Amino acid sequence: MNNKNNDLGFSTRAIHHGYNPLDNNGALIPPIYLTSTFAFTTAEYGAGCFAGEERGHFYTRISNPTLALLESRMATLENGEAAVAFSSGMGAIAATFWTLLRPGDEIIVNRTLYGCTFALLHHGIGEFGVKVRHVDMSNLAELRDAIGPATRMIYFESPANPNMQLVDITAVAEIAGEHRDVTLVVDNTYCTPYLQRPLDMGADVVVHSATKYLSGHGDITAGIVVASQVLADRIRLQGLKDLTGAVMSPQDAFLLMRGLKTLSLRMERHCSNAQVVAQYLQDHPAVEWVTYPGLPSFPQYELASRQMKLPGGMIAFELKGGLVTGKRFMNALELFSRAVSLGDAESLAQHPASMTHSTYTPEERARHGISEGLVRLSVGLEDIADLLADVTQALDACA
Ligand code: 7XF
Repeated sequence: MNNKNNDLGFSTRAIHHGYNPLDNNGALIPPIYLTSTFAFTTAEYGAGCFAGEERGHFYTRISNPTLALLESRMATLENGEAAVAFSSGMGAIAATFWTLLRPGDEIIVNRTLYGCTFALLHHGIGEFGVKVRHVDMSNLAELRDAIGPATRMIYFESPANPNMQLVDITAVAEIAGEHRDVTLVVDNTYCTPYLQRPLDMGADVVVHSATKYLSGHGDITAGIVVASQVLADRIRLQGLKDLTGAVMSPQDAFLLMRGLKTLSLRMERHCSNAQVVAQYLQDHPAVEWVTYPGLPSFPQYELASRQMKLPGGMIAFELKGGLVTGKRFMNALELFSRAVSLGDAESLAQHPASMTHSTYTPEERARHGISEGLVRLSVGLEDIADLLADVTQALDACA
């Protein structure tokens, strides 16, 4: 199938886009180009590649046919022009920041962010002269007031890791659109393009930790950037090639493409399982609060219903006994693994304050909406009866 098939359905494109077996000796599955370098037909052609006059492959840190196929699939799934593959989500985020921000610029980010993104801002680009400003993006007036002449980027996750707070992407894109020099970047890791496509809502760049749902099997670390061709080229030629070198391996691109084929099926199951677990937790007397975008009690339920195709596979909750009981609950789990990361077939439970968000100080966590007793669940693909039985016995064990 050629690349001009954006009218095909999401799952069809996730399986077929950009590849025709008949171009490859009939091989149904695309080959892995396991090569770091590419031979030039002539010295002049090689020089043309380095000058940017030829678009051929010449070194895998810049491009590779296996990576190019993955990138074209991610671009079509996110409805963007082009994508760039990275060796991790942090590689993708760092390359985007380093490419688009300079000393003296200002970046406005949401109140709550994944721990290492927070660390990259405050210990990374923040120490290289970029001013980082947090605003609560559920308050659009606060965002509007925060934008100044030096603002060059607005960045957020929706839902935010780990507290599930949403940002109205269309509304923020409208505000960003009033400022010509502001690039709107959305981390779409929690949703994947199956649930939410920020570029369709006005964002300029989407970043992903493809370590999570996109690959879906917990066997690689990977990152993706999707943007216009112009922005993607800049992020590839500066952020990837020169500033981070965080290139994805062709073998990991193969595994990621294998994962993408079942993305829609897996997301449906993650979401239906999570909905049942969230409802169960909400009804349980030991639970203090639950945030899950599929519960009518979710503070942004209306926005979730409008913005996300389904409510996702992630749940945040706190037990009435707070941190102490939360740890007892985690230690009692038998089917859920105690592990960071998310989006795997296996259900996972982790404690952000001491794990994924330990990059924040306790005072910062309080300021940024991450309570010390919050437990985060990544609901996997197992049978729902078994998941409920595990949650039930773990809650009983810590009563
Ligand atoms: O570099 P990675 O592939 O691990 O991706 C970084 C990243 C970027 N954005 C979001 C929303 C993420 O959640 C992540 C990684 N988060 C994992 C987690 O929250 O469990 C990392 C485990 S420490």
